[in-house]
Amino acid sequence: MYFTLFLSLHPMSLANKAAVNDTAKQMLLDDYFLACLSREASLLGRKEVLTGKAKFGIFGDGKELAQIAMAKQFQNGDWRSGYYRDQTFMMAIGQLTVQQYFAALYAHTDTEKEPSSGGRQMGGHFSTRTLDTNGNWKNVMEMKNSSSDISPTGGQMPRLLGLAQASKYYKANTDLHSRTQFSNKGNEVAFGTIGDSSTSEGLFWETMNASAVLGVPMCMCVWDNGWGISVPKKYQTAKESISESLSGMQSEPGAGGIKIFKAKGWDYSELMLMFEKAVKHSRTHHQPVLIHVEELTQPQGHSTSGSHERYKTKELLEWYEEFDCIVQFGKFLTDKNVAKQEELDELRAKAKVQARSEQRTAWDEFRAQIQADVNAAITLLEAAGQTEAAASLKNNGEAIRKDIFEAIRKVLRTVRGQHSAEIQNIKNWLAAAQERMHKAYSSELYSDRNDLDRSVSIQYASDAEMVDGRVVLRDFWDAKLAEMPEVLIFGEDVGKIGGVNQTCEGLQDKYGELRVSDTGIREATIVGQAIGLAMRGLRPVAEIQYLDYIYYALQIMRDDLASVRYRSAGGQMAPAIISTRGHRLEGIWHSGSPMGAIISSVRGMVVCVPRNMTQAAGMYNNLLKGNDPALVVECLNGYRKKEKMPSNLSEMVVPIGVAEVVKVGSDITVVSYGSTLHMCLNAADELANMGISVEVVDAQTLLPFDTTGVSASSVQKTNRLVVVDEDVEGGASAYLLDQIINKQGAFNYLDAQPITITSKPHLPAYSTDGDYFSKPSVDDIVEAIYAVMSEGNPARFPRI
Ligand SMILES: Cc1ncc(C[n+]2csc(CCOP(=O)(O)OP(=O)(O)O)c2C)c(N)n1
Repeated sequence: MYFTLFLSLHPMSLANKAAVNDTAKQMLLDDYFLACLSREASLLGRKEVLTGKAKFGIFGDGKELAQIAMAKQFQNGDWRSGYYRDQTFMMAIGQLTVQQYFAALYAHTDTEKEPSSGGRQMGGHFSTRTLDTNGNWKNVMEMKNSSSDISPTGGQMPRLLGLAQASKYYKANTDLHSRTQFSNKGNEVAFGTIGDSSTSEGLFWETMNASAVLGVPMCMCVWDNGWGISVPKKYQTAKESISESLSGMQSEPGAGGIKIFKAKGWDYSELMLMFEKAVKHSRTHHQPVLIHVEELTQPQGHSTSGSHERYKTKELLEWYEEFDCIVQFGKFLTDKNVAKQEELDELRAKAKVQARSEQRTAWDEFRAQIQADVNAAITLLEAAGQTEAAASLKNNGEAIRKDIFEAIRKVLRTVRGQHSAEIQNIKNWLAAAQERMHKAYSSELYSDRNDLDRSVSIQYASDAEMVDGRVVLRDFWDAKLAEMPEVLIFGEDVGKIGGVNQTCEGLQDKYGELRVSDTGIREATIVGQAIGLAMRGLRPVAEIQYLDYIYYALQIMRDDLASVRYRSAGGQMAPAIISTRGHRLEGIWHSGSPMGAIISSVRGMVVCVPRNMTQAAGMYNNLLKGNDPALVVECLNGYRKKEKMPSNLSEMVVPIGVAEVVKVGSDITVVSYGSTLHMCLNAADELANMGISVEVVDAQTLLPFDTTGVSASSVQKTNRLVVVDEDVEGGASAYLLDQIINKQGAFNYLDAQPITITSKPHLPAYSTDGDYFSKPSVDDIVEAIYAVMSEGNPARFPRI
């Protein structure tokens, strides 16, 4: 019945009735073959891991048919944000070969061979390359796109929201209709995939709710096999069904809800019809849909880290065999007389041969690159008379780079102090190989930044007005929104009232709700929106209302945003700006400064801590020209401080990673940033009266930090160093101290112990007194700096 229905609904059947059977038959057999090929890859993959050729395997066996059905609806320009089971889908959209699949399993570092991550991620983490080899956008409308997967379960959800929202934005913003490289007027759908157990994560619920509120073309597919490793559905999902649980969100298009579809994972025609209907609905109405695929099997269990026989019953495993989707698909094809069993057996055998052949090629190519290094190392070691080390490499049939490096470095330690051309050759080879390994494993954390070239100084008219800091930012965003249709700003209270500090005052009235908007209280998906939007060529500015609430989004900033470029080995980027404000309000949850936790978590992002709103605007300008994601922490107490209005708001660019001497002095260097910088300046004034000349350096950005060594140069002059911030001891101040003393080499210049001035180890207590006794005060800074001077010269600076 389904087959007839499927054929009659298929567009080809309408076009050419006579040819339909042959064409449809071929498509069905192609689908069968692909399912078999993918399955054979899974079976072989497990063997490769268990025989030690790869570290870990997690495979898509059991999910083949549902993914083939999803792929049929996936058009050029569409996006996927999914998880590790989706190999069949990736193969079906033509973005993954079995050879590439194995190259990833072996962790081949060549992106030509392993385009998802250049061997940086474990197998099963898929990604397409949306950037060319120069780091520029490709035409993503000519491709089928998959955003780069991450391992934390549910972590793909927030980004999915942004990928879907981009379609809504491209559709409604007619200024962008000419940008055909990124969108066809918003006709693209974002497809999500997730395992049923991972729907227990808060990120799933936050995303589903937000997608319904926003009304975006998002197709959320849940691959339901009833288990999360060993934990069954009854411990995971209310009513043991995600579609039942979510049924309260169902509604008609435009009514702020989702539409729910269900199908069985072993039923080819049901899957085909359901996917066609669901995706068409989402694409046409821009309504999110939930596609709940039930009754999926997991023939080989969760992963290579253990066997599922430990926790699944014999009956269930028998059911897996009977309802294996390939078995059921085969039955369907023979029942409907599409193919004979022998024909199907032949296809399965052919798939097995092809999988094996591609796996061998992947392995041979993976080994060939390493073997070239092994051979080079053996030759050099032998030439230097290091026969033992050479022999050990020779005898190791499957030496990896670690073995080569270990052997060579050990030899170089042994021959230390000896000089010969042969030893020098080894050293030269090692240096070149180290550079290659750096490129393979440590490149693409940031784009190639060119901040110094990008700098444009801030200018003022002779009669420049003094305005509240927030007005500088408001006028800046006004200019940017007018200039750049790809910029959109959103966050809690950002739209109607223009932000809690009025930095977007009046901008929604001027630019509309599409571009300046309020969001729900859901920090993780606010950041997720920014990630997805930025991956699709837009320039989102996502606001997190206060720095203290960034913890809700810190996981997604760390696991997703900060690592996009790195984990795709330069194949993708998401230059999103996360804007927040912090420090110095009063209240335990409104004045924290967890900068150390943040900068430790988000390497791969730029972190700016502007001392005032003019500097902030110059930094935003820089970030909007660049390709890196960033966090900007505006000073909460700076919005009402008066600043001179620049005359080149829209052009001025503050360089990133360049510290600035904001007060020249000769006795002691104080490095600080953000709110405490002003306290340091006040302290410096008082210390000047006490006979101490303080040089104050504004770090301006923490990631990257002071790339031109302004801090160490200052210490070279003053020979004393104090770092001040309001993070806890051992937090960001310890990072700054390490950078200045060790990385910039200021330890060479010190005459006194360098110190940090930080907050107390608890959250900052409420009220002005709470602040005074929790955080560094001007008194603390004056006295600490004085104590350093007194230590060196007690006669001149007697103890207080
Ligand atoms: C945040 C997080 N917690 C735990 C894990 C470990 N883990 C990996 S897969 C998995 C089970 C996921 O089950 P499900 O979502 O149903 O997907 P399935 O593997 O069954 O397809 C767990 C607990 C993880 N990767 N991330």
